[in-house]
Amino acid sequence: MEVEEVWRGRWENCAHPLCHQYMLSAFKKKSAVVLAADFFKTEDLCAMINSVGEYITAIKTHVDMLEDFEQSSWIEVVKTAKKYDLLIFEDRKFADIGRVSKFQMAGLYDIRTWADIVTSHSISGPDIVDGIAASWDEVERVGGVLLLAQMSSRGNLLSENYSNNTIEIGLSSPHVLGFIGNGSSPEDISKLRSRVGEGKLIWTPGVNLSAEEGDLGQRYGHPSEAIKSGSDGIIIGSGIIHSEEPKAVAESYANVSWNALLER
Ligand code: 6AU
Repeated sequence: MEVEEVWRGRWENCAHPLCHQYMLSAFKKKSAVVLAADFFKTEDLCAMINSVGEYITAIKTHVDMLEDFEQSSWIEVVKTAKKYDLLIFEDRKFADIGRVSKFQMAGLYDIRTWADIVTSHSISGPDIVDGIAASWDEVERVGGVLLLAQMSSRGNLLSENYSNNTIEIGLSSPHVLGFIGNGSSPEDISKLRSRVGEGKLIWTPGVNLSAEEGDLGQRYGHPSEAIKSGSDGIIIGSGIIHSEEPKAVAESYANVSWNALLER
């Protein structure tokens, strides 16, 4: 089977180069798993990448969650991720005006120098995307933005109207490689996919093989359902990192995601 066959319309229609990098990597690894590496210590983060790296395609970080962040040790995280050919995705959820978001890509964490992908809200309007992109331009790197079109958390305020406006912003920007959708609801994902079309990726958090309620309002759906409804990447945190056997569990998530990709 060829990579085009797995991704069908998406392969031809997604213009952003990182979309293709992701699709190719998922094809090679037989995995559409994005690891949400929510750790407090850099060492634990590196250890988890080493444990599950062969079964995932990207690593999602919350760099400001680390208690021991230092540029020198962060380089190790980046090197470890590259060893497994992972895209690095900083889930910063930018939300400010374009100019400030541009500066927030630099600063202490200097996200622009190591992140391939970042998340952004669209609440402040379309210029936030240009601000983020300008920051990557300054360091001559290619990056892509995932806009939050939906969220997985209970009671979130992203109405259908807001979501549709977000899709409009995303579809008209070459810097947006896709959208975050609500992985806990196949119905929400289907709706999002039908509005987004084939030209952008959809990645979904709120996914777990045991679809019980998460902590503090997190909701979960099944990974297979999420992909069959139109998700291209399942973002898994607790399901893997809090399990007794992360490596074996990551392999199961990879298998479930790959089989669902082939079945859709
Ligand atoms: O699998 P979990 O519940 O342990 O982790 C889910 C991860 C967390 C959240 O920051 C993130 O997914 N997330 C996101 C994003 C953008 O990835 C959006 C959202 O609506 N819900 C959500 O949980 O690292």
